[in-house]
Amino acid sequence: MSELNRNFIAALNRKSQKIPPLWIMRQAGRYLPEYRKVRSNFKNFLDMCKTPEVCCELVMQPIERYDFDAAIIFSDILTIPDALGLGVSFVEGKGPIFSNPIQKPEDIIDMRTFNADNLDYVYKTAELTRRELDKNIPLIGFAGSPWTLAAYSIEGSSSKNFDLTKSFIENHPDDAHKFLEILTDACFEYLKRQIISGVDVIQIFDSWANLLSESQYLEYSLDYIKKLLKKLSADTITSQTPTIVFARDPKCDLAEFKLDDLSCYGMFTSVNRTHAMNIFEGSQSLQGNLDPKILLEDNKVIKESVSKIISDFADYPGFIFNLGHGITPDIDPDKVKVLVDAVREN
Ligand code: 1CP
Repeated sequence: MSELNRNFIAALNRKSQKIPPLWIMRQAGRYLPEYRKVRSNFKNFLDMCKTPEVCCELVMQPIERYDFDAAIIFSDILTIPDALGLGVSFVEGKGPIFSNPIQKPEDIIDMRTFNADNLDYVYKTAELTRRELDKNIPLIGFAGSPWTLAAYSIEGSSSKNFDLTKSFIENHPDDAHKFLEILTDACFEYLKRQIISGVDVIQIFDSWANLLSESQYLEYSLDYIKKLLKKLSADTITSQTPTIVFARDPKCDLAEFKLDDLSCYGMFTSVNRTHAMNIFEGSQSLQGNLDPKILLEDNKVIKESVSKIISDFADYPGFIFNLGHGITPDIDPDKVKVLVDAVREN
C-alpha cells in the first residue's frame, strides 16, 4: 500500500497524519472543462450515469488533474428513486424532475419494489473504476440518506423549502416512516453491492438535513441513518468498510453523530471546528470543512484559510481535508490547484 492509501484509510481509522489526506465533494463535475466536454454528448444526465465506461472516465478526471487521495464513484444519489420507478430526469438548468413523485400515501404502496439489480450500471462503474484506478487510491461509494431521498421523491424536484415534503410528514407520519424504512433497506442493499463491486469507503449524503427541526431531524432522518449504519456494521460483507456521514446543517447537537457504527463525520461549512473536536474527542475522524466560496477569493485567502484549518486539526486523531459542501460550477479549476498545493505544502 502506498503512502496515500495508508493516509486516507489510516485517517478514517482515527490516526493522525502529518499531511491530511484530501478529496473534495463533487470533485468530478461541472467546474471541470473536461467534464463539460463529456457531458455535452448526453441530453439526459441519468443516461450518462447509466454508461459505466463514461462514468469511469469521469471519476478519473479529477484524480488525473489533482492527484486527490480518494476517488468517488461518478453517479448520483437519485439512482434509488429512479429504480423505484419514480421517473427521474434532469432538466437543463432546473435540476432533477420526477414524473412520478410520491404525492399521497397510496403512491408508496403502488411503488415498484426495490430491486438492487436494477442499479447494475453503478456496480459496473465501481468494478471498471476499481480496475482502472491506481490500486493505492481508495474508491468511495455513496448513497443519499433515506431522508434526503424521501425529500426529493415527495417534492418531485429540488426546492428551496420543500413545502410538499414538510406537509407530507406532518399529515402522514406513519406513511412517511414506511417510506423511510423502504429507502433504508434499499440504501443498505445498494451500498452492499457497491462494496462487493470494489468500493473501499462509504459516504452517506444527508444534503437536506437542514429542512427539519431538531425533534423532526432525530425522528425522520438520524434514526434511519443509524439503522443504515447498524445494518452495514452487522453484515459480514460490509462490516469492515469505513463509513462517513455528511449532513448539511442538521439542527441537532453534533454529539448525536457520535455513533459506534460511524468512522467519520463530514462537517458542513458552518460547523465550528473546535466544538466538533471537543464533541467527537477522537471517537470519529473528522472531514471538512473549507467553505467552497473561499475558492472564489484570491490565492492568498485560499492559502490562509487552508493553513488555519490544518493547524486547527494538527493534533486531532484522524482528519481528512475536504470542502464544507460540494464544489460549485462557478469555481475556476486553477483555484482547486491552489487549494491542493496549499494542503500539501503546509
Ligand atoms: O447536468 C449536469 O452536468 C449534472 C450535474 C450533476 C453532477 C455532476 C448532478 C445532478 N449530479 C452530479 C454528480 C454527483 N452527484 C456525484 C458524483 C460526482 C462527484 O462527487 O465527483 C455525487 C456524489 C452526487 C451527489 C448528489 N446529487 C448530492 C449530494 C451532494 C451534495 O452536493 O449535497 C445531491 C443533493 C444530488 C442531487 C443532484 N444531482 C444533480 C444536481 C444538480 C443535484 C442537486 C439538485 C438540488 O439543487 O437540489
